[in-house]
Amino acid sequence: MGVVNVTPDSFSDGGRWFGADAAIAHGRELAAQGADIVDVGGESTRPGAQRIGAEEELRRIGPVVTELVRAGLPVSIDTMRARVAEFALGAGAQLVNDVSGGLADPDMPRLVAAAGVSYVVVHWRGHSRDMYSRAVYADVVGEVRDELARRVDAVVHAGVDPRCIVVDPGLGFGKRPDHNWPLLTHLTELGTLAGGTFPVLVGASRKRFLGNLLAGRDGTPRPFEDCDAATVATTALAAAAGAWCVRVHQVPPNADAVRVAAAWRREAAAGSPRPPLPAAGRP
Ligand code: PMM
Repeated sequence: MGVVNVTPDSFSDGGRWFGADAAIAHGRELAAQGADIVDVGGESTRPGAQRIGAEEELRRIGPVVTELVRAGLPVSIDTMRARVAEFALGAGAQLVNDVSGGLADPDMPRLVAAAGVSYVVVHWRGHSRDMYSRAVYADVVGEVRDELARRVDAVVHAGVDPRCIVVDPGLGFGKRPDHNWPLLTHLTELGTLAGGTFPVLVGASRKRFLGNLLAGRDGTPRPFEDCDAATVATTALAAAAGAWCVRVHQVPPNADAVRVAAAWRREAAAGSPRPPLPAAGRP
């Protein structure tokens, strides 16, 4: 999944694709580079971000979604607002990526259910302006899994077909840097909920926890634009662990990493027989 942030202030690429023409060209480029889905968003969710109004969000994403669908690309809409999702689905978007998991707008699950499209249910504890105040966990994997399970139950109750649901641990959303690592190492567990097994989407690309891991000797976090190799490493490991999708800003190296992981998984599953090793000590 390639990211098209039509925002002036997203954490990692704010402002770069803010104009509709630049965003449309970027979406087309990501698809040409191998993205299977192009994820269009108009509202920044970086820590501390203030919300924008629905009209402004629609103004940002409208022409971009319309043109990318017209170009024949599979488009997903990254929004917490049913009104914005409704517009995008009407224009031909195929997936709703809701970082609030249906909590921010109670109309969202019903809308997605009626449209019969795929729905990414992300773990979330509240809006970005004060998300760190809620980043308190005794057992981050257990709590994220339980809270995701409750969201999945709620959206199924609202009519969403379980076969359309994708779950996402919401890396960085109401999580401190160290909370993200155990989530990444327990992806299978996070996708295995009481209602069944769900595909898992991972959004680690250029996030702050990678910059923190790669901090300099003086503790200064690595700037996000120098975290692409770390993103690719995370992609390879997440895909090898069975993630269904990775949401990334730079498609070519991450698409390569996904292909490496797929070959790795195929080989591991096939378990090709190996000739016995020669006995130790013999020529
Ligand atoms: N992260 C961001 C935006 N949308 N969607 C999903 N499903 N998962 C994520 O982790 C996610 C998302 C924020 O990242 P950005 O502002 O750097 O694009």
